[in-house]
Amino acid sequence: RTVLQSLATAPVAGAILGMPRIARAAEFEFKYGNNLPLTHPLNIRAHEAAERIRRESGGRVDIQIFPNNQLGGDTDMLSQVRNGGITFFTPSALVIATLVPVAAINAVGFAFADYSQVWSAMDGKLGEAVRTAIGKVGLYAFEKMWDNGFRQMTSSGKPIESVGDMNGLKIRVPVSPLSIAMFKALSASPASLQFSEVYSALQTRVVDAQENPLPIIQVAKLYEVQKYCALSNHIWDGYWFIANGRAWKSLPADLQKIVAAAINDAGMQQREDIKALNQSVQTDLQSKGLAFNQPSPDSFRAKLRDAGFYAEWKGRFGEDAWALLEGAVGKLA
Ligand code: X2X
Repeated sequence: RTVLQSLATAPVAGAILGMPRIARAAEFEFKYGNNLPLTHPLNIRAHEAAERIRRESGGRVDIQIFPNNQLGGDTDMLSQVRNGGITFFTPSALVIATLVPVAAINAVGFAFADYSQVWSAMDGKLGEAVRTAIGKVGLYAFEKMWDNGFRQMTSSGKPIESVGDMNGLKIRVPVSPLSIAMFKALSASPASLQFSEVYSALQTRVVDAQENPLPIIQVAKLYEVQKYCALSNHIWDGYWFIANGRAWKSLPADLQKIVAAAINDAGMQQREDIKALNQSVQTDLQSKGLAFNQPSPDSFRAKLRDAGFYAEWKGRFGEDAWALLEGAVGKLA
């Protein structure tokens, strides 16, 4: 026998000849899609969670992240997570409301005064009611909601100083019935576009304005195509971390525990990241040329009330859910 013949029959032949060892596929391979750039805290913390899950499950669970609308826009990812094409997705409350209407309840205009109200409601009974509703459409929602933030308005033509500046304003809003209704009630001219289309719609002036939390305006570089930013705080928005219900149920309990703990912990850290960003992001955006102003919410709220916005959405969400919201923020209308 030649040396080569002995090597070829040795059990470790591949290793000796320097061939890569074939990695064994994980027992559970999951895809997670989202709509945000890699630099957003949501992706940074989700990446850490995926590493922790791989480690703690001994390689049995492998989550691959597809950020930045790589798998399509929000409505595409929402269909994919329902049919199992992807296992995880983080839709904004505004967007999952196209499927689970009550999920938009945190986005009622000018409802939350601050983060302490937000988290006690969303970690408490209001969030629980929404998660139960999400469960009824065959999806599983993890307990801790992730932060998007208080939404602010940006525009290119003129600053937004009071509700009068909303008249006829062409403003992009997410694909969400509540956003459309709210901006119509403010006499604006809203258009629903997926987030993947926002930058180019602003650049080509298909719309004049958009509304998003400051960290999103920063990571998606919307300051390049907008001039003014009104700190309106008109909606508080968060992301539900959801899973396809069948895929979730197929995971043994010990692995469910590992996955849920890692994702919920990462969500808590992501909230802290956004909180820290909120301290510095305005200065950064100012240095990039965005001009800020802080309109009083009064004229906006009065217009919504007069247009019957609160009464209508109380009806749509139902007495029970509305009572949970008002229990957290006080009387709205
Ligand atoms: O599409 C948006 O504006 C965003 C990124 O805030 C949502 O996901 C709703």
